[in-house]
Amino acid sequence: MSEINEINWFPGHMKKAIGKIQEKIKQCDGVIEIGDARAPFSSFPDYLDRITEGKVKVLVFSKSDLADPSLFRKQLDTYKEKGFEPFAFDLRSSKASKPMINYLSTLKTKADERYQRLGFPLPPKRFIVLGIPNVGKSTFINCLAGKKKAEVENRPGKTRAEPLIHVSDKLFIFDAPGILEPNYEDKTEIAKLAVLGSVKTEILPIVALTDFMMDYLKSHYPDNVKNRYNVSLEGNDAEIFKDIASKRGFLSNGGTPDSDRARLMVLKELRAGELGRITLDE
Ligand SMILES: Nc1nc2c(ncn2[C@@H]2O[C@H](COP(=O)(O)OP(=O)(O)OP(=O)(O)O)[C@@H](O)[C@H]2O)c(=O)[nH]1
Ligand SMILES: [Mg+2]
Repeated sequence: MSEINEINWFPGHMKKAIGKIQEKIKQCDGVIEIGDARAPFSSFPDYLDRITEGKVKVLVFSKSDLADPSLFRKQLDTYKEKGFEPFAFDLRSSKASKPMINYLSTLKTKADERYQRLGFPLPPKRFIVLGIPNVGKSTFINCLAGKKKAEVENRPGKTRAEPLIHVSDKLFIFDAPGILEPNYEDKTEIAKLAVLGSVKTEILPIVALTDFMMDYLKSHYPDNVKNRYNVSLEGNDAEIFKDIASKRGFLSNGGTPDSDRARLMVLKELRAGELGRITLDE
């Protein structure tokens, strides 16, 4: 884990972005926080509570198609017990669109109360979408807008600008860049988010991170690994990745198994759901 502690997951642009986001939040009636269903606790950075205080808050979980379903159901209940009405979707399908637009358009805000008292028609609502990088914030907005209005790509840090997007005449949403917690007290949280793809792959210590991933898989989802790669989990992580490399025919120039390639492949396949539906929070 020591190498994972040294990842620079909080570059200067994130610090600047937090300042801009705080300005945008002031212009909004509420915030939509997107969490990753595969890490429904670790994927909400603590700073979000500080900068969104006093605002109406809507929780949406992305990637529910990739999460361990029975575990995720129980984890959702813990949010319901705290008084939230969490939503969970595969945001790439259009299913989220209607329930979310209905819910957001009819949510009572402080401004609505004022307008109602004065007998005026209700004003359009503005929300901002917040969350860690690559969690699906722009996909969520596109799903609601029914068009590609926000930029989507499977790499963290895609959104830099924060355009206000027209969803309907009653609903506008700001996109926002993804932000991680400046300081994770529990470093396994940032390691999980790195495994899930919220930290740029180029800056990751791949051996340490994939050892962390394999240790978790061995203790929580051993059959998923055995079935997908046809390997035994008896040895240490280095031996397992070497075995996977041999089975896949990944050879380095000298003809020895290319474990680094196997490590990157397993990471990529876990992210894509090819090892089955996996949750990293307990
Ligand atoms: N399987 C699955 N993939 C999703 C879901 N939501 C988003 N994605 C994928 O996740 C990747 C990142 O999506 P974006 O919408 O760009 O994420 P973002 O939060 O806007 O990312 P940044 O702007 O980089 O912070 C894309 O490849 C999406 O297709 C989902 O619910 N399920
Ligand atoms: Mg984005």
